[in-house]
Amino acid sequence: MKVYQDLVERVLDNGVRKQNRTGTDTISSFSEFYKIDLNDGFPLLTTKKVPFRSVILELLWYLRGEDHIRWLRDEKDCHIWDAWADEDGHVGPIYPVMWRKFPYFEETEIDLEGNAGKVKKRVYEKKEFDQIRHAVDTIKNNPESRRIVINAWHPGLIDQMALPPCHVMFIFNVSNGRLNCHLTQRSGDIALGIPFNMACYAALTMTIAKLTGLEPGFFAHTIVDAHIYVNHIDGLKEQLKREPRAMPELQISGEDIDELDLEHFRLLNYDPHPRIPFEVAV
Ligand code: THF
Repeated sequence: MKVYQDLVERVLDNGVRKQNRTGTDTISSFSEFYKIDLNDGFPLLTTKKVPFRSVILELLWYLRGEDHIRWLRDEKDCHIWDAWADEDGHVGPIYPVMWRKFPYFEETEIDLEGNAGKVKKRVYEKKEFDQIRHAVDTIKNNPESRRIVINAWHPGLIDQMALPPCHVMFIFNVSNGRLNCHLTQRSGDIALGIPFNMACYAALTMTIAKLTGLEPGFFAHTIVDAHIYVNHIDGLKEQLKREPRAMPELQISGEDIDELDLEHFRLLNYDPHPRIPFEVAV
C-alpha cells in the first residue's frame, strides 16, 4: 500500500531521534496523517505478511468489554497483549472496558424522612456506557450526527491501566451513504502497531457499515507521535524495497456486533511478501 510506504519514508526522512520509557530510541515525527478508501480493498499490508487472525482476534477482544486477556491469550492462543498483562491476564480498564463499559456516575435526588421532616439527598449510581452500541444506534437512526465519538481516554483511570490508550478516540461520519472513520492516535509504532491498527479499524468500520446498511467509505488516521524504533529501521528499509501487491478483500457476515466471531471474517486474495519479524518495545 503506497500510503504506508510513504508514511514510513516521511518518518525516516523527517523524524528526530528521541529517547523514551522503553529504553529503545525512536525516530519520531510529529503529527502524521493518511487516508485510505476502503473500497480499494482491505488495508492489510502486502509488503510483509500481517497475521490476519491476530488482527481480527484483537478487534473481537476489544468488543468483549473485559478487563483481562484470558479469552485472547488462553482460549484463542493469541499473545500480542501478553507483555502488558499480569499472570491472571489483567490489563485494567483499557480499550475493551472503555469501548463497552465506560464508567460514569448518574446523579439523582431522593426524598428522605429526617428529624426535621422531608430532606433531599443526592445519590450517585455507578453506570457503564456502551459507546459501541450507542455509535451503531446513532449511525442507524441519526447518520448525519457529528457526535459519533468513541473515546478511550479516561484521565481518572490511567493509573489503573496496563498502558494508557494509544488509539485515544475515533469518530464515525456518514457521507453519501458511506461510513467513514477517523482515528486519532497519540502514539504510533509504525513497524508493528500501525499495520495492526489500520487493519483493525478498517475491519471495524466495514463491520459497522454492514450492520447499518451503509457502504464503507474512508479510513483516516492521525498519528501524533509517529515513530520508528531504531531496531525496526532495517526491517522497514527492506519492506520499502518490496513492490506493494493488490490489496486483499475482506468479506464480513454476521448480524450483531455482540455475536461476531472469527468465522464471520473471510480474507480473500491475500498474497503478501514474507513476514518480517519486529521486536515489540514494552
Ligand atoms: N507497544 C508498542 N511498542 N508497539 C505496539 O505496536 C503496541 N501496540 C499494542 C500495545 N502496545 C504497543 C500491542 N499490539 C504485536 C502486534 C500488536 C501489538 C503487540 C505485538 C506483534 O508482535 N505482532 C507480530 C506478530 C503477531 C503474531 O504472531 O500474532 C507481527 O509480526 O505483526 C499497538 O496497538
